[in-house]
Amino acid sequence: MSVSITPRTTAAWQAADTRHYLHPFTDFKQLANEGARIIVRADGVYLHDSEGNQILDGMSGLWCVNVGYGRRELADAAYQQMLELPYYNSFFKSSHPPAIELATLLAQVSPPQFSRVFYTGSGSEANDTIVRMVRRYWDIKGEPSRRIIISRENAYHGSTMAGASLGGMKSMHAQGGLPIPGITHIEQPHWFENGGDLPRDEYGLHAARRLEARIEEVGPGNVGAFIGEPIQGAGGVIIPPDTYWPEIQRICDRYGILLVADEVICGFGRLGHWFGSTAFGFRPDLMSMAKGITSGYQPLGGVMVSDKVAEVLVDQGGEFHHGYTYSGHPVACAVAARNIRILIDEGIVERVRADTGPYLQQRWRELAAHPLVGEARGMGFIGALELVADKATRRFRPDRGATGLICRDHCFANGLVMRAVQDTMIIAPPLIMERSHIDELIEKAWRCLDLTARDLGAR
Ligand code: PXG
Repeated sequence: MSVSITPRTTAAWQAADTRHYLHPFTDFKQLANEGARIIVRADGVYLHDSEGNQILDGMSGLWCVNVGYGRRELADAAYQQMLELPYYNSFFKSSHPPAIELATLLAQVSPPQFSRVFYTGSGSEANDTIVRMVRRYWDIKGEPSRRIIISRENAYHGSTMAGASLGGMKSMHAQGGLPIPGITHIEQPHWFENGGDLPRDEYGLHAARRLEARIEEVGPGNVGAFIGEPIQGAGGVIIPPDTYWPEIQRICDRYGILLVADEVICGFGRLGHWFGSTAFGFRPDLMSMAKGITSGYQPLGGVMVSDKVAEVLVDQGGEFHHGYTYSGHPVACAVAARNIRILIDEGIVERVRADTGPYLQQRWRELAAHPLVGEARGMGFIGALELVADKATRRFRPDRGATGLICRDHCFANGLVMRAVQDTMIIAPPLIMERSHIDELIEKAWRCLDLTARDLGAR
């Protein structure tokens, strides 16, 4: 049998893709009708497709390619590690240098309460680990009733059973009988949609106090943890008011429940700090990581465990019956360590905080002047635009979601990746973008907004 694996034309790639490849979060039939865009290579902040188009990547792949594409250092780190020790596990009293070196580095760049990591293969697995760890923690502490984890509506914490359950996406819960027991969701801190006439800061307190109300409702002795993304990414770049996280911290402290930060998107410099919790001034007991930990060059995730939690798990816990074949995969760890050194050596996080982040935010906010845009918000290297029917009342069009898709298609056709979440357009560019790239992004975004407005007008 001869199997051809190098069809050359776009059509040939698409035909094989349709025939053999089920894509994530995809209407399979619809994609088969339209054909996938085939990305063949990438360099710096640009993607190249099979038609020869160059596309500015405003999404860092999927919120992950923080140091940009084409980094030889990362390829070399993987190559060298594969020659040295391509795989070994960390079960049964074994360990290896790359996992140890990365754990040490992670302890250095994390907030001071963290000195230990538990490795996973992805962000979803990290959040699954957190569910098991939180429940194990309370069991050991002699409070096994504290099983409930409180999360938020429209949160995204992954696609495994526990990850999707922690997440607050109704469409995901509807498929497969989720959430699993012991997970409950409160309002997301989304001022643009839920704030009404309240000033932002007042709304932030109001949204945070939903946590207090839910704790009282289910019984303080039954709650183990609260989990949140510092900024909700996949849910539409929901940036809480400044009052929100300090109030959440106060409530968690008051009831003695664990505070969990999902740093899968916000971690590793995206907000101009190593972790989002620092940017918002709160102090998590556990944090999940993935994506930017390797800049997407290798699949890797993990959970940073605070000394407070580790004291219980390590000193009193006995065996923790949990782990993955690829926990601490040597190649992924070697790449992550090199990636973190790039972030440190090139001062990338500081540059986002002090220079390119503020510049991106200043230019991004210019888009608020466009007739379609109800709000242009952002922080660090994340941004969102609300495409509305009426700016004053923050009202979306009745066919909510359609405008975002029109805009997204124009972006692709005009050499820019922006992601649409309903009628919210989103960017999370590689952290190495220069001012000239940011100018290019804004120019292209403005043009695509114009094209979208033209289409809406013609309908
Ligand atoms: N937590 C957060 C905050 C995430 O954004 C995960 C956990 C899960 O990570 P893994 O590695 O298991 O995918 C994520 C993932 C989107 C999109 O459409 C976002 C993610 C994944 C897929 C799509 O914006 N984030």
